[in-house]
Amino acid sequence: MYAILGVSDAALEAAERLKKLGKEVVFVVSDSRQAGLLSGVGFKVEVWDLSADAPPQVLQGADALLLASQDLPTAEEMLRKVKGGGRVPSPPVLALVPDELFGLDFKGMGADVVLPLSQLAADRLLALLEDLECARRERELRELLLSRRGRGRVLVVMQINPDPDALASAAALKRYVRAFGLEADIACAGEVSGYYQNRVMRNLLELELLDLKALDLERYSLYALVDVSTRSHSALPEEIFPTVVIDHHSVPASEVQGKFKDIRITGATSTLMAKYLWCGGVEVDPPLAAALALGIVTDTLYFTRGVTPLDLEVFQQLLQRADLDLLRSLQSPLLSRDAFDSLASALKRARIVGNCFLANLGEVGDPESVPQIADFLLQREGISHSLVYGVHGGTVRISARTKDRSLHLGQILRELFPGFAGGHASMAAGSVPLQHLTRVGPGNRSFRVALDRAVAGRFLAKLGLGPKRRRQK
Ligand SMILES: [Mn+2]
Repeated sequence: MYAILGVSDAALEAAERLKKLGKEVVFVVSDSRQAGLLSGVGFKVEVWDLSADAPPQVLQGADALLLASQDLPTAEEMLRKVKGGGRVPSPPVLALVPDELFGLDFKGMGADVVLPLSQLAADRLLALLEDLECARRERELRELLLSRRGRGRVLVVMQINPDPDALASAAALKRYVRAFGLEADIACAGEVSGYYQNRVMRNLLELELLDLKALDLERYSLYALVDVSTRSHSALPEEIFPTVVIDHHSVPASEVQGKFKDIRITGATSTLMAKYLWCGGVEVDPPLAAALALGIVTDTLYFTRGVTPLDLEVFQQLLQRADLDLLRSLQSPLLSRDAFDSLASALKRARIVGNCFLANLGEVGDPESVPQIADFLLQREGISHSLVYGVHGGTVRISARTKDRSLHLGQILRELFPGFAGGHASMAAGSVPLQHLTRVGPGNRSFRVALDRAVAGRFLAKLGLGPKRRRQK
């Protein structure tokens, strides 16, 4: 039970909400007329005759007290008597004070927490200002889309190897675009691989993903980059000017081209996209809410990387609408039978160079096993990096992981396999056509060695773990 000493607008609002939440609230006031008004609107009230010494018995049983009296002498008197000079144990007191009273030492008088009304208002103001900023950007994007209605389709382009944040964001943007009467397609340059979640999300959100490299780009009137902000990271051809760019990666603004740019520092693009949908009044159904929530969870590595208050606020709201069974199942990926076979052979053949665990999986039936095994190998004690690769359908799937904070694997793989790889600092992936790596065919006896040299060899050299050059005599 909470007891509220005195009355104020904020205290009344808080009491209403507490009642709705099923929490017991008792007002304790010194003015019998006020008491009558409060009980008239359904609140429990006790009248405290301040000329009597002891506070009402009901206060002893309270979990916490809110000192809300706007009358200074009354507030002081109540606080002094409740605290009783520290002689008796009393419930903790939160003093909600108007600013002109803040000069007074409520802490010194025994309040456990002192909250000036101005501070309460400022916290809310900051959140509202951010909301208004989101609303302004949303209106700008909506106007841009409406002005292009009837002129052709929108192409939503993701990073080369899209992750759950990219997929959820692209699905959200497609939904948003459609709400305003335009049709959109989603494309990426690499194949979507790497995550069991990705496959489930594709099915769930009915995402048809097109191959950017095989598309007739002339068909589109507007190009939107989402969860990626540059042509090089998305493999969008140089001659195409992106119209819309929505991303959270910290690429210098000068490197980002686009008519409408929204590059903000948040943990995930899913956070920004959820805001666009809400501000635009576009419905977020339970699967999409689950997908966006997963985007935030995975991109922030369970809220441990780059998470902002906006991510948390949006995540909380998404949880209220999300299909939670789905979200749970997306967070505990299943390993396919192929993945288990690959894992068994990986463990047998894996080698350790320095603190790097390497595994060439050879031909893999399930390309998603590559990142899963890379995650698994990184768990070994004493290991700082893992690199796993395997061939699937003429493409070499590569996944790298590191615990070393001084490395940026996304950049490293991008440099080693330009146009075919990318990712975050601690996890990165690539899908490289076999012929870019070696001319030795998979049937050849020296294929394994050739592939090891082209992938592991380059990676180790980059990390400074390559074979030492023989000293010249
Ligand atoms: Mn992202």
